[in-house]
Amino acid sequence: MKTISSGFCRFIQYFSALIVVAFLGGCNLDTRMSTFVTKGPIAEEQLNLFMLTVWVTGIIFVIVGGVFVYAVIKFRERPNDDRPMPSQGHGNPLVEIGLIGASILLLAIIAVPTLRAIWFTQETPDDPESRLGAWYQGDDLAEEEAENPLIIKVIGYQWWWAFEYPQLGITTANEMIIPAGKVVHLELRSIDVIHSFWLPRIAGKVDLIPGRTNSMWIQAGDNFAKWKEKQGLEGEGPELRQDYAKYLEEEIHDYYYGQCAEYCGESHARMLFRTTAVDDQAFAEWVADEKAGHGTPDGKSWDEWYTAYEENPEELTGDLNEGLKLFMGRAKCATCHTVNGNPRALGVAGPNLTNIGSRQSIAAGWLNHRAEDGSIDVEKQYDNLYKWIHEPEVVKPGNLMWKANGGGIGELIDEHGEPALLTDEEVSKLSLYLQSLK
Ligand code: HEC
Ligand SMILES: [Cu+2]
Repeated sequence: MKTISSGFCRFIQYFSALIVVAFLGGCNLDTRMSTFVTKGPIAEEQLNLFMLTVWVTGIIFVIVGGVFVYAVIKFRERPNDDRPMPSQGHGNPLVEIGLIGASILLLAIIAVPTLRAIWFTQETPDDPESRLGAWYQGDDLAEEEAENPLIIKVIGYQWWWAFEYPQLGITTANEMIIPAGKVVHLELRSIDVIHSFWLPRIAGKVDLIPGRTNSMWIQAGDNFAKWKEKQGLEGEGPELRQDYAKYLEEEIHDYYYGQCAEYCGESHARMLFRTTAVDDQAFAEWVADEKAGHGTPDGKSWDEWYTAYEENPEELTGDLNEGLKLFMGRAKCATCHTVNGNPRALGVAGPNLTNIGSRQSIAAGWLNHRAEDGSIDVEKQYDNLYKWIHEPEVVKPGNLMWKANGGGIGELIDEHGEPALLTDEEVSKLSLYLQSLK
């Protein structure tokens, strides 16, 4: 009897130590996927609601637990106990009505802010300072868009993300660029199965559902008015504006981590994305860069390059030209990928690769080459591109670049119909070419 109970005690000790360690492990709240250190009104609203619920349920837990423990200790049976059975309260109208009333009250305390939060997150606010006309500094904006906030169409694919900016005529993938401090309206849909958009520090999850468009709004950081309110400041003036710009630069301009949050098939866990919040000018420059796209490796016009490619391809020498020739020809990359500027690289089955050399990750955030200081680690970038083009099916099992009904690069064949996977040298040239797209 004794040994059993001391063994049990030891088990309890170890078990509670384990629990404490597990809890302490979660103590760093300031991580990249944290929902506790918020960077914008949506995540902040959701955190407040969460904390309110934690408080209400925490208080219930303490009261009910306290009464329970008290009753267990006070009324427990003792050795040779000959006290009478304590009086039974079952069916006491005061207690019953009291409990029902208390439950309704607590539900109301949670329901009212919940509804408020739902409305707040559902309705994209019309913030004059977020209207495109008020901040967008590029010159190619249709006049009727000046009154609208920036719209981004988020499209989920197994297992990557397309981000379309319909008002600006550009599309990118896996790394979404947004202006800091501005309302951005998102329209979310899916090409295949259900995915879920989750950018923890900025906004909670919204599903991407085939055949249906969901919408939400996000904002990285507070707008000017909200920032002033939180700082207890009032008025206008260039100095305040400067301080606000400083706040955005120091606290909001950052590289945020996102993740698909709804199981969507075998590589679901490798369906990440990134969001960079930048200032208005950097945003406009990025848009211009995306629109302009890329020229040919040696400065020829695309017409000249294609004439040479068709008539004397051996004239096009050097790693980048070799890479581009493979990209357009034997390796079939252009059948699935668009590269802006290149008039014949128009594929849409895979991510748009414009400026892929400037991105800090590939394969939907799964392969990273962002250095500590936020720059690109060029060697790592080359390794990642090489690894991805060499064996995407190992990096992301099941992905639709390797096997795609005969169109994938794992299914390349030569003129005799024999398998003819890319050689190491070919993969290397393709990687160098993609690295030059920046
Ligand atoms: C059958 C269509 C298809 C072909 C052909 C194809 N790709 Fe892809 N590619 C995809 C898809 C789909 C993805 C997204 C995979 C994922 O992340 O799940 C992708 C992703 C990529 C990425 C990562 C992009 C990003 O935004 O992170 C690169 C780089 C890339 N492909 C390069 C190439 C190169 C180089 C070739 C030619 C050797 C090629 N692809 C051929 C469909 C294709
Ligand atoms: Cu998923």
